[in-house]
Amino acid sequence: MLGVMVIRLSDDKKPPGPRKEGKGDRQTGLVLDERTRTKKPPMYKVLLHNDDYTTREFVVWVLQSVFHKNETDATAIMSHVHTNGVGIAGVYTFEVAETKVTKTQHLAKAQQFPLQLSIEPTES
Ligand code: TYC
Repeated sequence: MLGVMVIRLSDDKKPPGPRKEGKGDRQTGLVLDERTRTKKPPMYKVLLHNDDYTTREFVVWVLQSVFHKNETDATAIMSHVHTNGVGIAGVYTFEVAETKVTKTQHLAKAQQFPLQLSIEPTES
Protein backbone atom coordinates (compact mmCIF):
# COMPACT_ATOMS: atom_id res chain seq x y z
CA MET A 1 0.00 0.00 0.00
CA LEU A 2 1.26 3.44 -0.85
CA GLY A 3 1.95 5.86 2.01
CA VAL A 4 1.51 9.58 1.81
CA MET A 5 4.00 11.95 3.37
CA VAL A 6 2.65 15.29 4.53
CA ILE A 7 5.15 18.12 4.72
CA ARG A 8 3.94 21.24 6.48
CA LEU A 9 5.58 24.42 5.36
CA SER A 10 5.73 27.41 7.66
CA ASP A 11 4.26 30.56 6.13
CA ASP A 12 7.59 32.06 5.15
CA LYS A 13 8.61 28.89 3.23
CA LYS A 14 5.41 28.73 1.23
CA PRO A 15 5.46 30.01 -2.30
CA PRO A 16 3.69 33.35 -2.60
CA GLY A 17 -0.03 32.80 -2.76
CA PRO A 18 -2.52 34.93 -4.58
CA ARG A 19 -1.88 38.61 -3.99
CA LYS A 20 -4.00 39.93 -1.13
CA GLU A 21 -5.57 43.26 -1.72
CA GLY A 22 -5.64 45.95 0.96
CA LYS A 23 -8.68 47.82 2.18
CA GLY A 24 -8.00 50.75 -0.13
CA ASP A 25 -6.61 54.22 0.27
CA ARG A 26 -8.86 56.49 2.33
CA GLN A 27 -8.43 59.41 -0.05
CA THR A 28 -8.31 57.82 -3.50
CA GLY A 29 -10.28 54.59 -2.95
CA LEU A 30 -7.46 52.74 -4.79
CA VAL A 31 -6.95 49.13 -3.71
CA LEU A 32 -3.25 48.18 -3.67
CA ASP A 33 -1.24 45.05 -2.84
CA GLU A 34 -0.73 44.78 0.96
CA ARG A 35 2.83 43.48 0.48
CA THR A 36 4.01 46.45 -1.53
CA ARG A 37 1.88 49.23 -0.01
CA THR A 38 4.18 51.51 1.99
CA LYS A 39 2.90 52.24 5.48
CA LYS A 40 3.70 55.57 7.07
CA PRO A 41 5.19 55.29 10.55
CA PRO A 42 3.37 56.89 13.49
CA MET A 43 4.59 60.46 13.99
CA TYR A 44 5.21 62.41 17.19
CA LYS A 45 5.27 66.12 18.02
CA VAL A 46 8.14 67.45 20.10
CA LEU A 47 6.61 70.16 22.31
CA LEU A 48 8.58 73.02 23.81
CA HIS A 49 7.30 74.50 27.08
CA ASN A 50 7.71 78.05 28.28
CA ASP A 51 9.48 79.01 31.49
CA ASP A 52 10.66 82.27 33.02
CA TYR A 53 14.41 81.55 33.08
CA THR A 54 15.59 80.06 29.78
CA THR A 55 16.76 82.88 27.52
CA ARG A 56 15.03 83.54 24.22
CA GLU A 57 18.45 83.41 22.56
CA PHE A 58 19.10 79.87 23.85
CA VAL A 59 15.68 78.61 22.66
CA VAL A 60 16.26 80.08 19.18
CA TRP A 61 19.74 78.53 19.10
CA VAL A 62 18.36 75.08 20.10
CA LEU A 63 15.65 75.30 17.45
CA GLN A 64 18.30 76.07 14.84
CA SER A 65 20.98 73.58 15.90
CA VAL A 66 18.89 70.60 17.07
CA PHE A 67 15.61 71.05 15.14
CA HIS A 68 17.18 72.50 11.95
CA LYS A 69 14.91 75.55 11.76
CA ASN A 70 16.05 78.69 9.98
CA GLU A 71 16.41 81.84 12.09
CA THR A 72 12.99 83.21 11.05
CA ASP A 73 11.09 80.01 11.90
CA ALA A 74 13.09 79.43 15.09
CA THR A 75 12.30 82.96 16.30
CA ALA A 76 8.59 82.54 15.43
CA ILE A 77 8.38 79.19 17.32
CA MET A 78 10.18 80.65 20.36
CA SER A 79 7.84 83.68 20.40
CA HIS A 80 4.79 81.42 20.08
CA VAL A 81 5.94 79.33 23.05
CA HIS A 82 6.77 82.45 25.08
CA THR A 83 3.26 83.85 24.44
CA ASN A 84 1.14 80.68 24.52
CA GLY A 85 3.03 78.46 26.96
CA VAL A 86 3.67 75.60 24.55
CA GLY A 87 4.53 75.06 20.88
CA ILE A 88 5.75 72.49 18.35
CA ALA A 89 9.50 72.31 17.76
CA GLY A 90 9.02 69.60 15.09
CA VAL A 91 7.29 66.35 14.10
CA TYR A 92 9.32 63.12 13.86
CA THR A 93 9.27 59.36 14.24
CA PHE A 94 9.45 58.30 17.91
CA GLU A 95 13.18 57.54 18.00
CA VAL A 96 14.15 60.80 16.31
CA ALA A 97 11.81 62.76 18.59
CA GLU A 98 13.33 61.09 21.69
CA THR A 99 16.88 61.79 20.52
CA LYS A 100 16.15 65.48 19.93
CA VAL A 101 14.50 65.80 23.36
CA THR A 102 17.49 64.13 25.07
CA LYS A 103 20.01 66.32 23.20
CA THR A 104 18.11 69.49 24.06
CA GLN A 105 17.76 68.50 27.74
CA HIS A 106 21.54 67.97 27.98
CA LEU A 107 22.27 71.30 26.29
CA ALA A 108 19.83 73.12 28.59
CA LYS A 109 21.21 71.43 31.74
CA ALA A 110 24.76 72.38 30.76
CA GLN A 111 23.64 76.04 30.83
CA GLN A 112 21.48 75.53 33.95
CA PHE A 113 18.27 76.34 32.08
CA PRO A 114 15.06 74.58 33.23
CA LEU A 115 13.76 74.18 29.64
CA GLN A 116 11.10 71.46 29.39
CA LEU A 117 10.13 69.37 26.38
CA SER A 118 7.59 66.62 25.82
CA ILE A 119 6.55 64.15 23.10
CA GLU A 120 2.96 63.72 21.91
CA PRO A 121 1.58 61.44 19.17
CA THR A 122 0.06 63.17 16.12
CA GLU A 123 -3.56 62.46 15.10
CA SER A 124 -2.83 60.48 11.92
N1 TYC B 1 9.96 82.97 28.54
C1 TYC B 1 11.38 82.99 28.27
C2 TYC B 1 11.92 84.39 28.55
O1 TYC B 1 11.16 85.35 28.60
C3 TYC B 1 11.69 82.59 26.83
C4 TYC B 1 11.33 81.18 26.51
C5 TYC B 1 10.71 80.88 25.30
C6 TYC B 1 11.64 80.14 27.39
C7 TYC B 1 10.39 79.57 24.96
C8 TYC B 1 11.31 78.81 27.05
O2 TYC B 1 10.42 77.26 25.50
C9 TYC B 1 10.71 78.56 25.85
N2 TYC B 1 13.22 84.50 28.71
